[in-house]
Amino acid sequence: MAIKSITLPDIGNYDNTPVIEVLVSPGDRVEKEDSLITLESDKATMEIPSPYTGEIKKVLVKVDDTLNQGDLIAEIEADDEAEAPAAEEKPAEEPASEAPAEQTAEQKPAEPETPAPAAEKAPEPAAPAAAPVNRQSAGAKSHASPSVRLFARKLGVDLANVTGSGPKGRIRQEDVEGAIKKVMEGVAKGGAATGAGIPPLPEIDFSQFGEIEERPLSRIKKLSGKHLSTAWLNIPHVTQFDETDITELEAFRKSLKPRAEKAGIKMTPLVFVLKALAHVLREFPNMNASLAPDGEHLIVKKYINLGVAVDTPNGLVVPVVRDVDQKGIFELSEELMEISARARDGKLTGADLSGGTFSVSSLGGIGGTQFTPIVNGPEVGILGVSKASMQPVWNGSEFEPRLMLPLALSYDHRVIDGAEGARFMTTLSRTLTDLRELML
Ligand code: CAO
Repeated sequence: MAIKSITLPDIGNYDNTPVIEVLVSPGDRVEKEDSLITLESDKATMEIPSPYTGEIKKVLVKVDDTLNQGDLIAEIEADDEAEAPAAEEKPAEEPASEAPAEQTAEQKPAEPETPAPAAEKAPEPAAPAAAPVNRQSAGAKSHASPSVRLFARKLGVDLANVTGSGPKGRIRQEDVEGAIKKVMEGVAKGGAATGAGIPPLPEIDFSQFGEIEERPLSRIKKLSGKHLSTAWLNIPHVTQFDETDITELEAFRKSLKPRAEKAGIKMTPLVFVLKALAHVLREFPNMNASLAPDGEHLIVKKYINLGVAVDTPNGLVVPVVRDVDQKGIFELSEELMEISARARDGKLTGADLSGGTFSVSSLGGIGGTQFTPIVNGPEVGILGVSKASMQPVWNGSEFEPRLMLPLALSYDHRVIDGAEGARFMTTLSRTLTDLRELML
């Protein structure tokens, strides 16, 4: 048995390459080809294997040291006097990536003393060969050993979505396993499979900063939270804003108020919005549709059932007002009152909550100028209504006080183009400004 020095072999065109991981300690037994340290240049991650089987006696490098060919890494008491393998026997590299800068030990003269490292090239998007490789790509930023990359690849895990727990965020096998476990747990709980792999928010012990209290979320909040996350993660949202002149609408509403009060009905601007929406949805059937799960076609619904977001003490629920296009303002007002009262009393049934084709979320009774509602998937669109206010509006010769209603339309951009969204909004706005449009 003899003490042998292990030095850095020829690793290609790299100088002063930083050590990002030391994988052995004095006293460790290693087999020939076991990794000793990991280097990371700006182009590749490399594990440097032991050329001998034996016991590590001294480790002569530490994390953040920078190494060049020939630098001492460790001393090992080798089991036998066998020659170290020649450089040609270096372990296989990751599939070649294209950039010329990715020169490897193969292109260098063989080093007789030590084996060449497993140069692991970070997977990269196709880039023009002559251009500098984009090191900011997600793949290139993931630090992991070849064996962990292989493990992840076998299981179809994109390392860009895995948070590493090793030094400098290096991804270990346990991290990949943990990421898979999280996905499986999420799917098992009925979570959004598509959102899987998104790096989790950090878990923080807030009590270290001051007093805290844990409050359980209501059942409704837990359910709606899951549904909102699913919609948010699955649907590429666009939100368009507009301000609609409802001065005449408001005058009409006020003129109807005494009749409504006599009938015990509360008539708010929202029912006019529902009625106008139903009218405009007939003209824009794509907005009254759902994208089929295969993403290949649209399911257009011939009925118009509007979900209305209702704020309840236990959280947000969205009961459905059916066949809005076939109902008058009084009937709609009565139904909205009745269904929102039942929502607040926790008396909605499954049927009340299903069958919607488009949703409306109104914060007009509370305040605020605009907000971006989340599409109630698998519906395609949702209208957010904020509080109307008097604004000076230029009529061509002077400013006039007009009651302006802020509207926000969020939609699934896979189904609705911006131009269609803008046309929808403009038509809705025109209808609300002049309710005679409803008769056309
Ligand atoms: N602009 C100005 N005033 C408005 C208005 C608007 N856009 N919308 C309603 N108002 C007025 C109403 O006229 C009413 O005033 P009066 O009592 O003087 O007539 C007052 O505000 C309260 O209205 P309301 O909120 O009780 O009734 P509504 O029909 O507008 O809304 C409902 C019903 C169930 C949608 C509502 O009560 C509610 O729960 N809103 C919250 C929905 C929510 O949380 N959405 C956010 C979801 S996150 O995307």
